[in-house]
This record gives sequence, C-alpha cells and structure tokens, in this order.
Amino acid sequence: MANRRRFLQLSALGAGALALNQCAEPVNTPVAGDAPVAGTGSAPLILSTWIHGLDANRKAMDVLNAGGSLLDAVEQGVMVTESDLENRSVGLGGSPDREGRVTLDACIMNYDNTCGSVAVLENIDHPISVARAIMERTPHVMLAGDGAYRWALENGFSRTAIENPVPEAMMKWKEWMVESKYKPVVNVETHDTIGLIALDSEGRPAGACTTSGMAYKVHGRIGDSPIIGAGLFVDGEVGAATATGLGEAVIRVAGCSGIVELMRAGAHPEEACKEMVERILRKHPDSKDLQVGFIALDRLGRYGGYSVYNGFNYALTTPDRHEMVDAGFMKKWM
Ligand code: SD4
Repeated sequence: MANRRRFLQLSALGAGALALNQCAEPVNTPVAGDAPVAGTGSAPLILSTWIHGLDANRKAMDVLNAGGSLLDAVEQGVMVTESDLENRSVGLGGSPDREGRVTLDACIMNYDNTCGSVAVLENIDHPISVARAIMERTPHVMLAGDGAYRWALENGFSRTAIENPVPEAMMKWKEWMVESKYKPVVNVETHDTIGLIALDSEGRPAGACTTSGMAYKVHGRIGDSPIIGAGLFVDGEVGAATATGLGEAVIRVAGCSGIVELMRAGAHPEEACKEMVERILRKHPDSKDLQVGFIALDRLGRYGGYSVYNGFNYALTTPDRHEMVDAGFMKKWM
C-alpha cells in the first residue's frame, strides 16, 4: 500500500514536471486492462506492438494452443513479422543503415530471467532465433556484428537468399542519400519494431523483440530493442514490458526494466508505462518529435500501453479477443 502511494506521488511529480516542460497539451486516457483477463489457471494473454502484431499474436496463440512452450510462442510469433518483406522496420525487408546495409537487432527473455540477444546482425532471416540460440547454446547473453553472424553460420543458420535491402527500401535509401542529411527516422505514426509479450495459462510471462532499427542509422548503431532491460524485460515474479520508438531515449532510462520495477511496487501496467513515458519526457525537455511507446502486462493478466504521442496501438489476443487497442498518450502529434 505504501509502495502504491509512493508510485502515485511519483506519477504526480512527473505530471507536474511535464506541465512545466511540454508545450503540447497532456492527454489523459483511461487505464486499459483493469479487469484481470488471464489470472492464474485461466486464459493466455498476448500483447504486441503495432498492427503487424495481430498476425504475430495469432501465431503465438496457435503455438500455445498446440501445446508449444511459451518461448516457442513468442519466438514464432515475431518470426511472422520478420518474414514480412513489406515491413520496413523489422527483418530483412527493413530500411538499411546509412551505408545501405540492413542490420538487425533482436532479443528474447523468459520468466526465469534467461535471455539472449543479437545486434547488428546481417543476412540472417530470423534474428530472433539467433537470439534464442545464443541464450540456449552459449554461456553469453549477447553477440553482435560479424562475430554474431559467424556464430550463427557455425550453429546451423544459413545466409539468407533474400537480396537486401529489398528494392523499395533500396530506392528510398538512395533518395535519402541524395539529400544526404543525417536525420534519424523513427516512424511516429505506424508500423515499427515488434515487441511481443505473453502470459501463459499458468501466469508465466515471456517476451521477444525484433527490429531493423532506426532507418539510416550510423552503421553499428544499436538501439534499445536487443538490450535486455531497455527494449524488453521479463521477470517471472512480476510480468513483462517491451518498447518501440526512439531507442536511445529508452536506453537512457532502462525503460522496460523500470516498468517491471514499477509494477513490482504495485503499479498497474498502464500506469507503469505512463510513468516511464513521463520520465523520458522529463529527461528530454526540449524534444519535439521524440516518440516512444511501451506495452506491459503483469502476472494477474492486467495489461496496458502508453506512448509519448498519439497513434501508437498494440495488438491484444486472448482466447476470446483478437483486436487492436489504442495506447494512452501524452501529447497529440500535429
Ligand atoms: C530502435 N526502438 O532501434 C528501435 C526501433 C523502433 O521505431 O522502434 N523504431 O531504436
């Protein structure tokens, strides 16, 4: 109870700081997922970022229904998005870095805190599977770049047959080169990174996150998505959270780890996401186009999402629901 009061005080402080710092009007939204939907022994619950999450969630639910493990479900769920070559922010269909190379970041985490991660991986179809293999077959958590690629080839993965960047991404990159301005591009409105978090019917959480990262980034840049604690965090005692948006801002506050800690202290998942958005805005008082969105769920099956700007939504799947939910937000995108 004391913790809960403290959380509310922290939130109130955050809102005060925001009112001072933001010119855009803060927007209040109702808390999502108030009623537990997946209490122990009942339904699985799957959440994932953006509209592409619907297909990913469906796959994850199919895997669970077929008796697959929770890790199989989160991995195979996001593999659907990685396979979609129309997607410009996940998988080999993604936008390249400023050198014209598609570099992929991914991580996976289970309820027992085992986790694996890969960053700056090139020419592999499913970075999430490499992240899982690193978790299961090495004493390490994270491999990056050429070492990760070579490790993947030595461990049963093949070099992709897909020419990348795919033609449309290549064309856009060439247009960007003509202007030759280095401005990182994070899509404020739709279709970004996929972060998928799930709770099985025994109330155990897990998650996966995968992205091609920020378009036209410096070669070698690593965002939040493969960083355990930033783009994804899972704790079997509490729940799970994942992020989308400007990775640097998420890393600076260890966003998903912070959300899980707020939930551990008693916050509803949506309140925890909101508090983290407020915290990010307090740390970036002058930023006008910073977009970050979080989703979270707890062991009780409560869930929610929150973003800096409107436009962020997430896919929610339970045995009797399969739909998009608009996240709460702080500011309206003009
Ligand atoms: C990153 N968070 O690399 C990822 C990408 C993303 O909108 O979500 N883009 O920073």
